[in-house]
Amino acid sequence: MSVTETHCPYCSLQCGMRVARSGRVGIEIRPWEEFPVNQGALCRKGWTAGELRGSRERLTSPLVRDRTTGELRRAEWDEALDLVATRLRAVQDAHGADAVAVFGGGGLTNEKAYQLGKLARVALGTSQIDYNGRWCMSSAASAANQAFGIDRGLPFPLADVEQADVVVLVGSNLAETMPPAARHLDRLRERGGRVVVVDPRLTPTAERADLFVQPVPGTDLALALGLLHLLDAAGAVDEEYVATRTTGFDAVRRAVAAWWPERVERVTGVASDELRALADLLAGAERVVVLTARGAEQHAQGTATVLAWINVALALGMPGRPSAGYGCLTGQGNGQGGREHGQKADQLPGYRMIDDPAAREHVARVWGVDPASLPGKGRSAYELLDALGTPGGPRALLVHGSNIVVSAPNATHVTRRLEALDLLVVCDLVMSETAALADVVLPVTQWAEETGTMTNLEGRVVLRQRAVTPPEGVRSDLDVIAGLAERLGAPVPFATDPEEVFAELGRASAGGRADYSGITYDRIRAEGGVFWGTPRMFADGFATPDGRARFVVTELVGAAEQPDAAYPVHLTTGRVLAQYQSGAQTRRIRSLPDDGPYVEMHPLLAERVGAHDGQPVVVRTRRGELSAPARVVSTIRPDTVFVPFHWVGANRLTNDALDPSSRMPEFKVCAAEVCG
Ligand SMILES: Nc1nc2c(c(=O)[nH]1)N[C@H]1C(S)=C(S)[C@@H](COP(=O)(O)OP(=O)(O)OC[C@H]3O[C@@H](n4cnc5c(=O)[nH]c(N)nc54)[C@H](O)[C@@H]3O)O[C@H]1N2
Ligand SMILES: Nc1nc2c(c(=O)[nH]1)N[C@H]1C(S)=C(S)[C@@H](COP(=O)(O)OP(=O)(O)OC[C@H]3O[C@@H](n4cnc5c(=O)[nH]c(N)nc54)[C@H](O)[C@@H]3O)O[C@H]1N2
Ligand code: SF4
Ligand SMILES: [Mo]
Repeated sequence: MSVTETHCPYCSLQCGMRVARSGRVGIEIRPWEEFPVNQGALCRKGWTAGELRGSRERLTSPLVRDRTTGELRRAEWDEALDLVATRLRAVQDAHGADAVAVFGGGGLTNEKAYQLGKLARVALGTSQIDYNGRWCMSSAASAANQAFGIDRGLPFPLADVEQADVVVLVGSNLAETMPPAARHLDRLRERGGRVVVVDPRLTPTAERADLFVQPVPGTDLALALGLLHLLDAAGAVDEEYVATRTTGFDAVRRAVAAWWPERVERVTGVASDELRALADLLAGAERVVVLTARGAEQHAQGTATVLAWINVALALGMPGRPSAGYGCLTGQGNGQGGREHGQKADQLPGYRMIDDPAAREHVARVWGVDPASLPGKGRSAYELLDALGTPGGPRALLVHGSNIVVSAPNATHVTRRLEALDLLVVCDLVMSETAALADVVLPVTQWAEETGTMTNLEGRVVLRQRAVTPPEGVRSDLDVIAGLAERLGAPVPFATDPEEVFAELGRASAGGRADYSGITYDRIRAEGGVFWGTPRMFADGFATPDGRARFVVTELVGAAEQPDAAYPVHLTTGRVLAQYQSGAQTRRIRSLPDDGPYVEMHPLLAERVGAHDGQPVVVRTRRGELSAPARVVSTIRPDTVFVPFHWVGANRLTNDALDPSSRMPEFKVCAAEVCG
């Protein structure tokens, strides 16, 4: 029986796995011990990923909404693609090129992300393209670009973390979101290293911590300011590093001077003693790694928050040192590559900027088009969705790889915007909540049925190889994109063979910030993954013009919505181990528990509002309400409730306030009322 080495369909760890055929349509998943990142370990989502194969939940025929009945009916591929192309053209003829928009995903392979960007710029000529990564690690990306001149999730291999003295996890629940990665924390502790976790909830990750700090959601920025204040007072700043490798520290030093521990305590709820304990731990450590994830980043001040934590790492002299520095734990399978190849509103392949004339020239030459024909910058993800169907906004939308109805903030509003479109086209493997609203649904192949590359959280490019034949009736996104490009009369061809697309992507990215030109499928196979750039960055300098890292002054504004008499508690949202994202895939996998959303709250709060464990409670915010069972636990702050977002509901509540630079919505905090 043939066994293929490939990678998990879900998160950015991109665990290696072996896939064998089992029976007529089944898949058997086996460990691939030699792949270095997970060494054979998988979480339960990975082990069960094969179950969608052969499932009745898979879409296997294009569907077109019948104008008379309003129902989706089966259609032939040619009919569906012809219809989409004709209607897209009609929309553009009537309302201009930007009336068609494209929404991509960080779960798409590099090849798909690249072709989607090319489809928008070359075949549709629209500037209106963005993707769900904007809701993921964009604040960390924006901060890293400012501080280091480059944005790569981890600038070092994940396993380096084991050799650190202290690892500080700010807003990461990695024991549930990347379970095989938790072993690095265990090994670090076996070596005598220390783990610090900053989270409003005592999570399975926090259970591994030597020091657990439990701030009010949305106050990590103040915590970092206070920490740097104490480090400076203790003489723990690495003055030589700061003088030779960075710029801008003096202004930051002045800014943190006002953040004495008692003031920090008032804002964050973290006792001044605990902050002092954290500062002592860091001051005495030789190698400190600071890692942020969505808990710190998904805020209207997410970029400033990450910058403040980068300031801490820089002041200690860490970035560029072995087993030390700052990193962001990216999230989606291709969270890293998905933001490098041009599906972002402001970007061309190779992490080039679309408003840079030299970048336009280079990419246009690879594409064989006139640089002047390339559109400019479009709207960011949320702003794009918010503009759908409004005067001057897009009137048609193509979606590849996102289940917006569940995962967008202020989802009731976003759903209304989707309903206002003249044409919604969704490519998906299953009938997601978003596909259910579409005028045309196009069924696509899933991970083990197609080949493509993914770039994991470390910047390691891995090859997801096809292991089994796709079900009859489905096509890959690459086929769909090429089919549409051709029907739209694109001036240049669109390849459909992934290896060919990857080679073109390599040429388009050559010389860019994320340069893939030296990477080939053969090299990836031979080397078990290939890093773009170097595995360990910043040893000799940063990617800024002067080679120095930049301290950036950050000031606390605080959450966009503060509790008041009507909405007295903080609501935060996030993930559980057994479900992935909008749940479109994992809710359809029978052996994963799918018990719906719940409201996690502290016994003190439950008592105050008359809630009982397991009984329904109502959570209300200025945007909507949700009724779900209470889960009463003493591991959460008494002033905070948590709702997982894998089901319809959480995002009816969330706030669409955006970070000024990353355009990240404030998924992680808003004001709410809870009634038992
Ligand atoms: N099981 C599972 N794993 C996943 C995913 C999934 O859907 N399910 N998705 C993948 C993706 S795309 C991503 S982006 C990653 C996300 O990975 P994580 O960032 O680890 O996941 P989250 O649960 O969103 O948030 C992490 C923690 O932030 C805390 N938090 C909430 N508000 C705040 C705050 O204001 N400050 C701080 N410090 N913490 C706060 C929450 O309590 C939560 O424990 O996971 C990836 N892995
Ligand atoms: N309240 C709240 N909301 C959040 C978050 C939060 O923490 N709290 N986190 C945010 C984050 S970090 C993220 S990453 C987003 C994720 O949220 P979404 O963007 O909704 O991500 P997924 O659920 O992974 O959706 C992927 C969709 O594409 C389909 N799909 C999978 N692979 C492919 C493919 O190769 N091609 C095509 N065409 N389709 C495919 C899947 O079946 C699924 O329907 O949610 C964000 N929303
Ligand atoms: S940790 Fe992520 S990549 Fe690994 S098996 Fe689980 S979902 Fe898949
Ligand atoms: Mo994400």
